Amino acid sequence: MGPVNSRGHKAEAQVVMMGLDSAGKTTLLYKLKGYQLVETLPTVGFNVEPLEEPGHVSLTVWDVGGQGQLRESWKDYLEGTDILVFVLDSTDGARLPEAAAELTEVLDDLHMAGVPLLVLANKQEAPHALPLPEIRDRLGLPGCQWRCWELRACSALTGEGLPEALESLRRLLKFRSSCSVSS
Ligand code: G3D
Repeated sequence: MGPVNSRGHKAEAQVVMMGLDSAGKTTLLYKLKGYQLVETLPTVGFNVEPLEEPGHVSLTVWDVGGQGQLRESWKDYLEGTDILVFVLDSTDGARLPEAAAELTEVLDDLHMAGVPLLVLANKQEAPHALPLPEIRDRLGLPGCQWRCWELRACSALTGEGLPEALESLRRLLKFRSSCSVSS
């Protein structure tokens, strides 16, 4: 049996996707559907209903940042998260500090202890996209010593990097399952 989240739903694996607005989460969702590994359910605001189909991954999505009071709402839904996918707009260097602050806030949540992290540096096909090493450093990923994390370049627009991102997701889910055996 998979984890039970704060709303009492059961899912094989609960993947939470977050990122600032315009990072490309919605575009990514539609592309990922094409790969038929994950069943997805885009959120409408904060109305998140995880899927319950056995053998499928439940993927819930939030915009983070600039949400004021609503931030407390999404925090309620972090319970039961198996993987956090953080989507970043690689072309938006100006908002990278905001993205880094939001990521830190999410990871600091009690429910996120030990939850593996997949960062998707989206919009990498754009000519002015920031390179991965810069993104890694500015997000402070090398400081995530107590957590399994991966950083992947992708483009939700062209689909480039998405098969590799899904491989990372699978790998991190395996890692998560092996951890939860003893927890
Ligand atoms: P969000 O769901 O995170 O808020 P969206 O983001 O999926 O709505 O995408 C925001 C904008 O970024 C959209 O453009 C979308 O087409 C664009 N976008 C998403 N992914 C990519 C990508 O990989 N490369 C590029 N170049 N653009 C991307 P508009 O113009 O509709 O606002």
